[in-house]
Amino acid sequence: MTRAYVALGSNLDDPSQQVRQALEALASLADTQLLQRSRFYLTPPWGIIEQPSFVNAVAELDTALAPHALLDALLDIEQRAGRVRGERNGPRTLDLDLLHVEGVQISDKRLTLPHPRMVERAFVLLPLHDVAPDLALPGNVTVAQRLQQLDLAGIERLP
Ligand code: A4P
Ligand code: MG
Repeated sequence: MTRAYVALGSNLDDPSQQVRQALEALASLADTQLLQRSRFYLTPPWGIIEQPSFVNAVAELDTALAPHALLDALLDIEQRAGRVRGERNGPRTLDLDLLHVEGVQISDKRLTLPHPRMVERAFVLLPLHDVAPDLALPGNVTVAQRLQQLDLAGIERLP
């Protein structure tokens, strides 16, 4: 089994419910165990700011799936949530990004690991901190260290 971290995000069609359902779908993936889920955060939209706030969370998994098979499983869960691919950074019912797979560095047409943009994003690192504060990020800093350098303005922890 290999440890892996998945970021969940939604800002359409009852985002909290979308994220809850996606966590259930992750928990029932073949050859995979959901070890931990972060709390849910309401986060101001990043990129395109004229869109609803997002609900973001992170899941910690142990999986026997290879990285590309795990990516396919994530894309399948997005599809089942009714994801329509619109503009980049635009609104979505469900976005599942593979952040990190233990010991894996890949950059090919379909998959880049570790996820290249996660170190800039408080909406990813804050929930990741709930489940893996000591995880090493690219640049040899931990999640906890990197988070101290990011702006958390406007982010709310949901009950
Ligand atoms: N892909 C490559 N590497 C990966 C990876 N590590 N994990 C490829 C997942 N996918 C990966 O994804 C496009 C393709 O990326 C996939 O088919 C896969 O082969 P996509 O989900 O259609 O693209 P996207 O998500 O629209 O683009 P992008 O740049 O990944 O957007 P982001 O970075 O996900 O940003 N604001 C807040 N507050 N919270 C959010 O969650 N999300 C976005 C989307 C914008 N603003 C946000 C949030
Ligand atoms: Mg994505």
